[in-house]
Amino acid sequence: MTKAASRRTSKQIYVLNGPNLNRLGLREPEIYGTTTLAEIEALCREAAGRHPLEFRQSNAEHQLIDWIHEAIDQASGVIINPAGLSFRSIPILDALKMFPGPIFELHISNIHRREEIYRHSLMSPVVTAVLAGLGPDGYPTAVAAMLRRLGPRRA
Ligand code: DHK
Repeated sequence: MTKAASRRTSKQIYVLNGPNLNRLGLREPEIYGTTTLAEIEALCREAAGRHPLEFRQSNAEHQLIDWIHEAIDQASGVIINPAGLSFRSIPILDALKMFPGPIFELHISNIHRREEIYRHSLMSPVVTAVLAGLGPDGYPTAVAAMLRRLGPRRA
């Protein structure tokens, strides 16, 4: 399916979250804020309105890869925060290369202002766009931008 074709379907938007993001709210609040992942999911669903949205989190690299494979057939767009795997996972990079629709890479913190180990994402060269540093608000912002990119839904 071409990128253009995937825009007109009302397939789900997949929002995928990597390791340690299940601890949001408690984890390094000075960097990630106090908003929990459940609250971020609610913000995404509100931003998606009637458009179907799948919101998931895993601490396991293989699980994220399996969900990206699933998205190849089930999703119109992917929003992914690979978290710490952003800087190490060639398998996730390879999986994202196979996704035919738009991909937004998202980081809650501005990774480019952080320690060197956080500054070079392997994913950025293969994604449509990168959002970093907007805090939890980056998620509903990404969902709204994805809806605009996907265009009007087929009735
Ligand atoms: C989340 C993580 O877990 C870190 O490993 C990344 C990212 C940054 C975030 O800002 O959402 O470096």
